[in-house]
Amino acid sequence: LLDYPERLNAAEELLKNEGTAIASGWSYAELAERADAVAGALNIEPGERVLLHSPNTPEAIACWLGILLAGGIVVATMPLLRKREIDKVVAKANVTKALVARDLVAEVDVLDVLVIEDLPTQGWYEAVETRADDVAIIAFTSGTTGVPKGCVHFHRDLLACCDTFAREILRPQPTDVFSGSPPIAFTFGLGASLLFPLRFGAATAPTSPPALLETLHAHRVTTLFTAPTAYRALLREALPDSLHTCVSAGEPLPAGVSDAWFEKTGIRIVDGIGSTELLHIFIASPAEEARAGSCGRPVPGYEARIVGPDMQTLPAGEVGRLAVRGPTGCRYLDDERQATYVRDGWNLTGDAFSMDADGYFWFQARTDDMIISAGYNISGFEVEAALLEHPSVSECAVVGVEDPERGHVVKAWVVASEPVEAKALQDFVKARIAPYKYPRRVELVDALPRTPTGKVQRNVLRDRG
Ligand code: 3SK
Repeated sequence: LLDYPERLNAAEELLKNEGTAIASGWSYAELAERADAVAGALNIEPGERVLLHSPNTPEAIACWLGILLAGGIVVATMPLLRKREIDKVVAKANVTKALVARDLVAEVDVLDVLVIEDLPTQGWYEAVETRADDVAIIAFTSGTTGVPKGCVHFHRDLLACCDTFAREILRPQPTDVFSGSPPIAFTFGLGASLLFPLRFGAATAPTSPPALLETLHAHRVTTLFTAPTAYRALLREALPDSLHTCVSAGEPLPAGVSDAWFEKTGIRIVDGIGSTELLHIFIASPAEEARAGSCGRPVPGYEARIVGPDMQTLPAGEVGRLAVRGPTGCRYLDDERQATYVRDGWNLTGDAFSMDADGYFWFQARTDDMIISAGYNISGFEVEAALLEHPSVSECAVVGVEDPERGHVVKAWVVASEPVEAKALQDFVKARIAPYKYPRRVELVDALPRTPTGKVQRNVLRDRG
């Protein structure tokens, strides 16, 4: 099944179906015509890297497909990112052109910017003959040091995540309508709102977090993708009876939320673990085999094991690092971290897990300093860097602390050189980096705890909470 032909353009494959592609009204033929029009308007050479900066909209989906049809490489950025964050991605990925939603144009500093709303909507384009192993997307994940890591994925990878996780665990039908809150710039959202529905001839209802509930009702969504925080919030709302499949990822799904959702809807949430490095979900169980609190067993096509420091496999019940291999895998863009992340063909995730005797995997903790808050991956170092630009901040340390609503929240400990309000510091950070990264808690202290060699003891701060 995963044996794709040597000549493969993933966008061409995804546009082969018939019927409704975009729930608000476009057929597959109309979507293909829009994508062709974008490809024609782009005027790029095969292999050029094109920035796509837009919220989830039908037009953004046509752009994503159009870039691939033209033989380009999609470099999508989260719509909430600000100029300085986008600049880093543009430089690292060597972006030459950008397709940007009109409202976000001010954040993008690329020589050749095309405004998505001004693109032609009709046209015909002969797809560029890409190969299965040609690069299709570079997906960025924020590193613990705040330096973004680009993860390179081929045309065949885009189909492989459909033909493993989606096909085996979700088993989509052409009558399904997919939707979800994650942006298509996050590979969790790319699968949810673009790859999976189009691969299986279903429809997609692209949306953004504030409009999620309205979209679920308006388009009688059947297949929902979002993070545990949103599931918790949706428990208070009336939901459409069209829903039959719900997927959670991005942070561990608490057993209590899984059970409450089941009680309310009769649907057991598919709790998956995936990564930008491996493109999508590699451990998850079908709803009927799911166990609340566990993210399930390896998706058919993937293998997973728990390893110790020397890559030795640990026995059931022991906590170690999660190692995964399968048809999609990590290829960092010019990054020395490749050698530490991939060893002997195994992708070493940043998560500590245990596996029980039945082969179910149970999340324990992050092994690095990333903060996962309400499904967002936030680099504490990046928040520190923004805070340190404030004239009153002389030292600071940022870690994730537990929070009943968001899993974790960003907390900043700040040593100030003069009196300053927490609110002023929060606003300062929001104006510099994506607002979801701001420290929801701020504590002013006289000094930070340090090791004898002068390193900030973040573990001490984490324990203080
Ligand atoms: O965070 C996850 O579990 C995830 C899932 C799918 C795709 C990407 C990611 C990071």
